[in-house]
Amino acid sequence: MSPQSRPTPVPFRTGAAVLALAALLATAACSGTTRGDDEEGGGGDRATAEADPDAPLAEGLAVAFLPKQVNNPYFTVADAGGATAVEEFAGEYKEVGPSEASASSQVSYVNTLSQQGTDVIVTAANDPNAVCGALNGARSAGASVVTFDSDASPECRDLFVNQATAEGIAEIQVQLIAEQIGGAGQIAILSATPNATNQNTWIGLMEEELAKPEYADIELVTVAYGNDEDEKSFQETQGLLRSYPDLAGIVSPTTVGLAAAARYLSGSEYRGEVALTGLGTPNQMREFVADGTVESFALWDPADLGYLAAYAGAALASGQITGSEGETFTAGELGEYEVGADGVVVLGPPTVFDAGNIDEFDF
Ligand code: RAM
Repeated sequence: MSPQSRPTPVPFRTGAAVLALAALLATAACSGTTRGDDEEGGGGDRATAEADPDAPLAEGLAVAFLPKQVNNPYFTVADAGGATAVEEFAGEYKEVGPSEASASSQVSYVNTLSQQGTDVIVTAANDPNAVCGALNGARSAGASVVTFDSDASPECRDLFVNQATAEGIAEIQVQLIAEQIGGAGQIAILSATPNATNQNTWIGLMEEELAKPEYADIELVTVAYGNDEDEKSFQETQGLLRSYPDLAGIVSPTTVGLAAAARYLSGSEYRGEVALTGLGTPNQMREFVADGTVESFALWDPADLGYLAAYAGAALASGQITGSEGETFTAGELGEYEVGADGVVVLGPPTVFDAGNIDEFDF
């Protein structure tokens, strides 16, 4: 890709208000922002803007992280990674968000961030569609929108920073539970909220994975939802074991669910009898690996995810990239990343943690 001269942001949305356009141009003029290129449906009806890979990262960008929820250790670590990146590129960082994983609360936060003239919004969507209108409103007002961890519909964000491929995340969890139950028996999934984009994508792909011949003796009996609340996840685990006395294992593709399920199993007669795996942070799972409740589980480094998402947002807001496939940008010490199809940037493969390596990790 040859370097391009600084583009003129082009008006975007059929029927978009003239005021929104004026605001967009004004913001772009101030901050060097370019807007998304959406020819492939990745960004809806935005007009094409050209990337300038040589543009410097703008200083003083106002970057806001809006996670699914703020009282979840996973997002505390992820957002801290974002804060590190924002400090490196001399922006202004803030974190806002609901204490429960609620999409309607996120809408209010997005609207406020938009009114405040935030340059970059980095968010993990509690529902792919419910946040869409607000995110597009923020984009019309000049913000670059990066989803991370849990995507919104592609037409309402500029980029999605995915923690790993969804297929890879699904495969590793099915592989781990299959190993832990000896390849046969009933399993259940303990998920997060029913509308979570990321968990629902992974569950769909886990079901596909389980349909393969090598998993023919494994039966997925149900999916329960702990809403990424510790207490509800704990109770749902108890409920699963009562409802399915022959349950051989549980997969929880959420750090909140996995830690709560482990706590329940650990204090019950099922410890070491019913297998448990999924996605967890080493710090939350350490004691349950030590006491034999959990053999192994997986995750990526949430701090790296937040760090990459912040740099992706800065690259968008500085005009280095527009969100089109094939564009590249540098994410600080993580190095160079390329935008893939549908405006997705992938952090890297997940790590599996067990008694042999868990003490090497502190997050
Ligand atoms: C929880 C959240 C988050 C997910 C992790 C694995 O913290 O649901 O979205 O990515 O688990």
